Amino acid sequence: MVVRREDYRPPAWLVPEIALEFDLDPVRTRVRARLTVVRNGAHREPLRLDGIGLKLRSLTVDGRPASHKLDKSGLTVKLAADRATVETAVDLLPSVAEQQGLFELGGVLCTQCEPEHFRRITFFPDRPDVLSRFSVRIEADKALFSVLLSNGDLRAAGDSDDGRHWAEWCDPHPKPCYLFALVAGQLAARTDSFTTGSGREVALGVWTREADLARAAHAMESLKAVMRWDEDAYGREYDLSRYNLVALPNFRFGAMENKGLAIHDAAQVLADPATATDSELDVVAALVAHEYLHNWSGNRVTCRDWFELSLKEGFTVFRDQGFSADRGSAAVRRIEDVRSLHAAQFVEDAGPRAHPVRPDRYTEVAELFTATVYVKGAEIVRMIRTVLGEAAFRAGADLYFARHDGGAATWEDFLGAMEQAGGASLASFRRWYETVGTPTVTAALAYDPGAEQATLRLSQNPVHPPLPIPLRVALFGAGSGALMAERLVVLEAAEAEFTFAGIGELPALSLNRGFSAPVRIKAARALDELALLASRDDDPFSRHAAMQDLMLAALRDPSSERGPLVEALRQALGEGALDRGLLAELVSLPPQKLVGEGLESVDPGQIHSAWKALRRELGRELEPEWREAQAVVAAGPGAKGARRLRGVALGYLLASGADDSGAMALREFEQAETMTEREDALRALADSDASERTRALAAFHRRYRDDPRLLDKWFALQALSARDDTIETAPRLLAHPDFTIVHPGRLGAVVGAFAANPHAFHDPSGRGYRFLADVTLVLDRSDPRGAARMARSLNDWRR
Ligand code: 0A1
Ligand code: ZN
Repeated sequence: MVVRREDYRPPAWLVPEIALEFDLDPVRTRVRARLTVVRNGAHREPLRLDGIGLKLRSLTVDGRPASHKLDKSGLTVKLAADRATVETAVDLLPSVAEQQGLFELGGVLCTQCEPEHFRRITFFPDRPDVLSRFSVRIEADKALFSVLLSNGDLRAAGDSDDGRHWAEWCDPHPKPCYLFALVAGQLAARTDSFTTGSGREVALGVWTREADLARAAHAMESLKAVMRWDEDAYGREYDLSRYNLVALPNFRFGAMENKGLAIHDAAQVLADPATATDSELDVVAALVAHEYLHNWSGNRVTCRDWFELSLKEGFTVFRDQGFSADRGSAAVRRIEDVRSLHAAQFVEDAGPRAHPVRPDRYTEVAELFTATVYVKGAEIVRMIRTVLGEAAFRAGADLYFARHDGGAATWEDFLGAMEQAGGASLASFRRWYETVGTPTVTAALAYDPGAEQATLRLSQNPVHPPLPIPLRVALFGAGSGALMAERLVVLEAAEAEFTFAGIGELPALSLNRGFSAPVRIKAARALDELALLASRDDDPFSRHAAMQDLMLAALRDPSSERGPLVEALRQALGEGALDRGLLAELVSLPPQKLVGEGLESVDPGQIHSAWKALRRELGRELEPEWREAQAVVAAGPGAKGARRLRGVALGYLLASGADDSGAMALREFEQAETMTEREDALRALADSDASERTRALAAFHRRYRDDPRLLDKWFALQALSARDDTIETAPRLLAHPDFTIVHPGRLGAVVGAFAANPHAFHDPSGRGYRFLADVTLVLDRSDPRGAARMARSLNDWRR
């Protein structure tokens, strides 16, 4: 059924209070619910409660049996008074297959209620604009379910007869039912505590299987860090006496922000520095942060309906990006975030599944959890901050939280608070929520030396309607490299001109600094101009963008002049004061996928040859510099960046074919003290023709074959190899004795990785496509959802 945004009506009945009692049993769980319902406004509509898969045992209104109508999707009760107590008792079978409502996962009973699965637990108006105070009593067998968790504060617990025990939880903050959660099972906790800014103690727990406890430390550390960060950056304190995070193997949704009780997929949240790389640890921290940050953006202030999903998701992604930026190198984070925006959102926006950040219709809510809703939503929030400035943005966020606390809001509410705090109209920004597709901004700069004036001409495409596009711009002296002007311009119309006075020298144009707007830029710039910016631009993001453009020019036209690129790289590599992580980004070649981005059609084989040739050439040209970079010491606070640089340099050295490079990589691999360095060395070898390759792969396999995650990585590195024979070798990995379809990540590690390796997947013989199709068809028999996901590798087929 199609749901339309324009059909929104406020709920006819509100439920300010709900008391739930769970009699837990894996084969028959009984749920009793007591709802206080209140008529919302003057109307005579009956009370409608959603419910699916529930066996109704009893129903009373104000203590008396009441007539009601039961159908496939819920029940309807006519109520005479404006307020009533409705009690139901239902039986349900916790499912094992679908992770919806209450289900069993590896012996643990847990819940997933977002978006519309609370109706599989009890009869309730299952929509985000109905907010209730929850109290929850759980009773279960003590031996099977030693730990009983729910949202909020623990009020009481005790033993009952027959080896059963119980716990009572109370959440004082009204919340929509999609944030309800329950976890019961044999779990152990890593505990800690956090003192909030106002001096309250919060008990923290990261719950896992006993055997995994040691790997929960990083999640705990990340949790404490983000709790502090939200106080510092947004003035948001945690509001309960405890926060629990549960890590469950094979939890399908990655993670879920239930109030005070986040649930995470164990594989994505448990990580220790011995077996995880720097970037994997960063991803864990970002995920923990994301779920925690929802406590305010999503939980205290939720969404009016699912069309507003991006209000909580886009804003929360923006907030978790801020946390990650403040924790490491902000420049590197921005470069990475924009890279993944390009890879996921720009592609989605250009394909058959393109949709606005706030869609107007859906057939299934699950369709809405997309890159566009999450990351383009975050970019819109970022533009608003850019336009308003830090202080006004923060005041606007404060106002938004204060005004809508305990309620369900819309993007209009968010913009309204920002407008009021900023004293500026954001009316035109509403279009960003409604428009589909990625705008292209075309820029041309004219210079009048007599008048010492530069004129920047900007136009946008498509223009129906024109979007407000905030672009941070700077002009550098093309000869001197000096910064001559810097300013924020907002392109509001289809085209506009901006003039810069006092420009004493031919200018080089630095545009969309910091990626201030999520657009593609078309600006004809000579290689010299790019090279100047790649060496001198003081905005790290734009400096990186200029270097990437230089590299793209070299990749797209192999006969183009290489001098400016080589010089810009040499200059960066010689800059001692540069953050090593940023340097690593600056000197890295763009991913092959990016080379074809924005082109009507691509030739992955040709891109691959050009890419390999350029890497070899740069490896040779700058060999002494790579050797020096490879030897940088990776210790102390900047170690992460230094490790990254070493890895990139090693890749170039191997690509250069230098005689000793294979041995060097093998030594690095064997003596590495971190997984980051070990994996970088192995990747460089896996990509190369060096004779040490086989030895390193075998050693890695021997050492880590008992760790499924690392074994996945071992498979993936081979399927992702830049070697020309990957089209032959990758499909053969399915015959390896350690390949199993039973382990959930393994198929992705081979076939998913292979499909993400353009030169192999798009082999002109068509064998890559056949391989994917064959595997997808087999998978479809047992896991249609997984098969559908796998088929998405073909999304790009038109090009
Ligand atoms: N809200 C969660 C992720 C999530 C998305 C979809 C779900 O069901 C279809 C469940 C959870 C988050 O943003 O972290
Ligand atoms: Zn989220």
